[in-house]
Amino acid sequence: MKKTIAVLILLLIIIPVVCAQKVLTRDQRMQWWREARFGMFIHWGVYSLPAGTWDGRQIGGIGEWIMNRAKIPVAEYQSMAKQFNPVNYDPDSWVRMAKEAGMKYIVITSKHHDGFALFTTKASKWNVVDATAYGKDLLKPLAEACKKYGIKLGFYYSQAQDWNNPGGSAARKLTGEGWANPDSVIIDSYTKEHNGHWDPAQEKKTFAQYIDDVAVPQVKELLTNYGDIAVLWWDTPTNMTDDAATKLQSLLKLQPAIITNDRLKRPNFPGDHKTPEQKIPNLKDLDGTDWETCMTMNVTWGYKINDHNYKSPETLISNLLDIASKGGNFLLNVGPTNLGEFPQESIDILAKMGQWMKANSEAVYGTKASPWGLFSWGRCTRKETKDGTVLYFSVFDWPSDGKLEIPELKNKIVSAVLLANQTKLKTSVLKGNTTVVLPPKAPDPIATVVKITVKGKVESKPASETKK
Ligand code: FHN
Repeated sequence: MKKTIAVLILLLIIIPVVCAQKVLTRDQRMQWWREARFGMFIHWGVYSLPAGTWDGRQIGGIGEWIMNRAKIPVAEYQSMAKQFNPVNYDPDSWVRMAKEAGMKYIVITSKHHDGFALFTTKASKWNVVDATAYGKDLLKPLAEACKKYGIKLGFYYSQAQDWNNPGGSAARKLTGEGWANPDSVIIDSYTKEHNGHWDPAQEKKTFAQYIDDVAVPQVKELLTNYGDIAVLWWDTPTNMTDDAATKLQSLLKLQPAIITNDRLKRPNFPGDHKTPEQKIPNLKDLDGTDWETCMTMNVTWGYKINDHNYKSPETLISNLLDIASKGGNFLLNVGPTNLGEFPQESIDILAKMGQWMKANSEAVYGTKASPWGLFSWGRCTRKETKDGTVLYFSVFDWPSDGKLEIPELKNKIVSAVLLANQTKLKTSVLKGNTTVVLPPKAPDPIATVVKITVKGKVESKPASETKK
């Protein structure tokens, strides 16, 4: 009896402690994400097979939307998917490329709007194992590789739009946005009457049934079968209901540390961070909420064979620095091919970004926004330490007279160096204006980081946009 009471008392002590450990505050959950600053988005699915061309025609718009833009019937699209066979898929090398580029997390499309699941699922036969020549789960080995290399893994999941699983919603796109289809008048009037759908097979169930039969069980599978999932990246709340969003949100308890974005259903489900797409917000648009800019390297998200319109590594590095200087994260997309390979242009860009990050990542990871907004010649990030503040000035436009003026800086300077090689720099203060003497030529043609350590906290000035 005494023993039983002792065990009960012990349990009463242990259970609350164990439970308390599981409830993380938002700041605790967001900590790694705020430190990471840089992640890889991957848009991959069977749309990488047509890669922008259907029936010999180039289809307008982004690659992953081909089914909707070209109004491909469900049976035809699913039949095409049988040939999907990414024999060169090597998740180990994908994760290594992300890591070497300086990225700390990966978010992959577990299911995009075409409803195709890249994972084993009991909820629908429309998945890589049951519907393709490849026949193997694509997310399992990726999860293993992420674990091996210490990269956080997140899943993108199209919770509302699903053009193949009956009952899923479909954002209405006019036929002309895909190609000059002679039947566009008939098709467009059909999609108008059918809430964006173009094939009767898409409406064999209600949206509520789709949520219960597909979305809820699949999200449960994703949050149960792949170890720690760092992010659930919802996308496009087209026709979402509060009821459906509540069901999906409640599944997040399966991963107590998970972070979610703001796209589950607006405005009642704000998630943990905002998601500006293809743009970097202006300072005046920021309200203190965490945010992450997602962006393509070229134009499309999902692979399109003819899209070679890539941004330069220089632009992407300056985007990363611009974003970090405003306190945000950068989620940069890669769209692998149907064989499971990253396009060569993306590989080259990642390698270039990695080279820069290798020498300068300290100016990015774990930093906070600039205390002063933007400079005409570059961007600033900062870290607060117990003794003072470290400021990182990334200089894009090297001053022709070799003098970097920082009138805003009023703190006593402890040291000033070039981050990449620790070369000491002279500084002077005249009438309260700080000048840093730089080498005549920019050591790094993309962005050279000047690291200045100062005493105390830096006084913030109201955020200002580029002064030029
Ligand atoms: O429709 C999608 C698009 O295909 C892509 O996935 C982007 C990425 O943020 N999200 C949607 C558009 O906002």
